[in-house]
Amino acid sequence: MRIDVVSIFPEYLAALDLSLIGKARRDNLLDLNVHDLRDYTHDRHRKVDDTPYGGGAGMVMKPEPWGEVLNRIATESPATGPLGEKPILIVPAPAGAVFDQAMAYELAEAQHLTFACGRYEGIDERVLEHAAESFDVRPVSIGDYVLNGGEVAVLAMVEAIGRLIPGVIGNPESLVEESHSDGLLEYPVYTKPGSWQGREVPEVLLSGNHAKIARFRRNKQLERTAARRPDLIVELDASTLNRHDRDTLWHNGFALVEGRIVPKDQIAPE
Ligand code: JA5
Repeated sequence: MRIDVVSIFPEYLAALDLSLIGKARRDNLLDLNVHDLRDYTHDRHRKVDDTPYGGGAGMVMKPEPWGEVLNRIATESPATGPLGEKPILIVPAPAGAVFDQAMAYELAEAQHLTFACGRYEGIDERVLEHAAESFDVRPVSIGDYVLNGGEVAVLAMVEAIGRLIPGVIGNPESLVEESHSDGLLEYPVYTKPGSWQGREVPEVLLSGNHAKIARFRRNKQLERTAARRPDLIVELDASTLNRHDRDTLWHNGFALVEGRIVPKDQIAPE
């Protein structure tokens, strides 16, 4: 996969030299190119921002350097195929569609991804309109909070997408286990020593009884998800739950009503 990132802080992306993603680059599984937007200015001050039309606080990113860098990346894109399909341009923005694991899987299938990191109050809107002539433009949010720019969001997305590229993770069974998680949070994990600071590893995990261990872990997943992410519990497909699952959910505040899982306190009397 080829990835291009455009930023006025290219050093932010240095973390992508490390760990799994750095190894994927060295192994030629990932061709990652970071561009400094200021290299596409033509004035002595390498100016990338200006005051907003209509007034208001802060500065807006000027369109001209963005037009030049995106035209160049689009021209070089390996993804402009014979069927006219466009390469993808991801623009981190709080107003975007929310990035999740399903989107990571979808984007991991692409030949070429470009990320445009905004700063200040954002990028002149005409850049996105112009870019849509050569890219499939996707404004994407990584969650409902404010950042000062797109760089940190790009680090999160490149890690989530990059680890799904075939060959990047040494043992692909770790990916299988995640996708098996069935919409529940992960169970807690433990390692040596068996006793630490007066705290013991749950005895069942030392028992060698694999059926009991599986049930213990499944219960922990259900309990944690019920407590921390009740929104995920009500989205579960009830037909995938066995008698033990339903009993655990009952003891954690949820009931099965006409094939739907609902919080007990939302069941109307009669
Ligand atoms: C801010 C100029 O999903 C959280 C996000 C916050 C934020 C993003 S994504 N991009 C920007 C930005 O500010 O470009």
